[in-house]
Amino acid sequence: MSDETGKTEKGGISRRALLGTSAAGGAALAGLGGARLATIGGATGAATVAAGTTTAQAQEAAHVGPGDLDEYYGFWSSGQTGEVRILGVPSMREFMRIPVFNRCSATGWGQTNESIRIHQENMLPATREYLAANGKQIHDNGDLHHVHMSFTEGRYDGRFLYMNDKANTRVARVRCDIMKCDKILEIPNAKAIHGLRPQKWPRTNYIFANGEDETPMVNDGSILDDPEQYVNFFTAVDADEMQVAWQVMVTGNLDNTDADYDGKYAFSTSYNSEMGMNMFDMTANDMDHVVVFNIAEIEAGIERGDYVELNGVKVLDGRRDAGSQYTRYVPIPNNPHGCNMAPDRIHLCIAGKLSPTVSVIDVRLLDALFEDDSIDPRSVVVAEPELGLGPLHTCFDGQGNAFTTLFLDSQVVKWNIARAIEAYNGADVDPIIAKNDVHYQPGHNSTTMGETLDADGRYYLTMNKFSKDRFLNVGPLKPENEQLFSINGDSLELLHDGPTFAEPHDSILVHRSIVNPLNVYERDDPTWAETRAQAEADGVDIDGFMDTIIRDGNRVRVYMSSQAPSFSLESFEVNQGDEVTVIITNLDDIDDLTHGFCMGDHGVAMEIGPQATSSVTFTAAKAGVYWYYCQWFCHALHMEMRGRMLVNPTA
Ligand code: RUQ
Ligand code: CUA
Ligand code: CA
Repeated sequence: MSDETGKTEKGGISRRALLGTSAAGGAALAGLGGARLATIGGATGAATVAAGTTTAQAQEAAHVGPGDLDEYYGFWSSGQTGEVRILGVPSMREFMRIPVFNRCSATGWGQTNESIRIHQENMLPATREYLAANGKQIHDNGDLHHVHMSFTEGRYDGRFLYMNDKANTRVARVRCDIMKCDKILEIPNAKAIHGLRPQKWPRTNYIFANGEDETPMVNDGSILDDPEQYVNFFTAVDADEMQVAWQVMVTGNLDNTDADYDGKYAFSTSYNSEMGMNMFDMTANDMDHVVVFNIAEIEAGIERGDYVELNGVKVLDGRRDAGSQYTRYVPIPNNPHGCNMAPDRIHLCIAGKLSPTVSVIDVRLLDALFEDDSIDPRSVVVAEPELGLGPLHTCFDGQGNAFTTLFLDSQVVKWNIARAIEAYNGADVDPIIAKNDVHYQPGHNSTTMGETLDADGRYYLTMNKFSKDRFLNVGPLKPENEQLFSINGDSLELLHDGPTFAEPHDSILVHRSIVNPLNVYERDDPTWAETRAQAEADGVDIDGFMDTIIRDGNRVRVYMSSQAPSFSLESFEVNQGDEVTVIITNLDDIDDLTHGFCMGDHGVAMEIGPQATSSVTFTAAKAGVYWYYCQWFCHALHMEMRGRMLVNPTA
């Protein structure tokens, strides 16, 4: 663990000891009386709460004092805000926002040349044309529902985060060493990437991404009301290259997805098996389905050329009636939504949404389904407990229990998978362990390390879509509400209840030992490789002090460096109409010394992290003197960290 504060390992407890031993830990602490447990991030991090603890005891155990560090990183999606957020758990303090699909005024994301390159690198030509027609270079909105970390053998490996954009059909990646987005990939053919998951085993070679919206196969504007011609696609993205690896055409639409712990299968829920084009038609059938994708068969199909090429992508036919070995369709009631693989490596839980049930699939039974066509696909369902109204998502404690959100009931239900299977087989047992009210209408939920083999059953988070009257009224638009619970004992003990801005869909809770970002950039970071190439062509060394101005026709490149509290150039001159690129290297190389560059009255601002290079381009359209200034507070003389651009009027 690289934790410069030294707080992390004070108790000398290894990651192994922290993970997977909460039952034993709970028993030990119960023996100590269960009270006055150590604070997390302080002495031990082993703030295990014994069964029978009161809410007050659970809250005290989970308290993270001022200056203490959380035990878990939480990575939050933000829905229509288009960013990723980093929170600490259990404190629920928000640390950082990582702009991905949105424009960010603070960091210049979506405006710096470096970030525009990332946006444009894998943009489809038609999108480029569309944007140009609208006077834009990039999309500046996104709808980021799902964020997940890369895996190695079923465990988080701390390399990357991956996320979807439903609004503009994209998949993006965040580097965990710098916590910045480094790739954005627009997916051809499919529309509205919704469910997204990394492959868990043997490692994240693929990102699985679901197209939610069906469109005509040839989408040229000539077809509206002919559902027969509508198709949908399941996409596998090469997670290292961030390029589409292949697509499978499916029947029905796709909603959420997950992958198994054996590297054999991926799964997607479909609420529109009807291929309906309106609400009535989309909810017509009692049963929709889960599509099971056979990874090895798909790879073999590609190998023998059993695909068509569509917009440069190899597309296999996995539609229900295609008779291929690529897919199987398992009937599931009724407009199912959440798709969650349990850390027992066996059970896949599909939430029924309009059905009060969660369907449990035993993934060991899937091989037979692919080998023998005569087997009833429903035979892989080994339990279907009735849990309550509006089940949306399920997460796990690693001890055989599941937590499912009930949107309509505004509850979370804790239930036992083994008992659900017994009940399905006719035994007179109730799988439901507890139901807790949450406030209100929960969607996603997550547990600490719960989507990995390291599921540790410490904390449970529920992400509620409505806060209603729970907070001071801030006008017609209300925040959402999130509630964190301790789940060590039989009951859920509420630890935190607080608002969040639009609209965290999903989150993952990752033990801090797995995440080790840098404090200062490395100078050879690929983010500014193209900027470096331009500087080299201009004979400028961007690793050192710079005060060079290059004129190239009406293009002007202004190279400067920053060192608290000044820019190397206190002024520069350009001509009205020049296209000006300002390139800045921040020579400060100590923690937390970020500078900014904001050009007054030009709509231009960016962040330059310690040892980073950033650049921004704009047109100097207005004659006059304009002050530029550092927009990230960096020094006692931060206000004085400024300079002037003179724009000479055109004669
Ligand atoms: S989905 S609230 Cu966009 Cu993850 Cu279920
Ligand atoms: Cu440099 Cu503020
Ligand atoms: Ca349906």
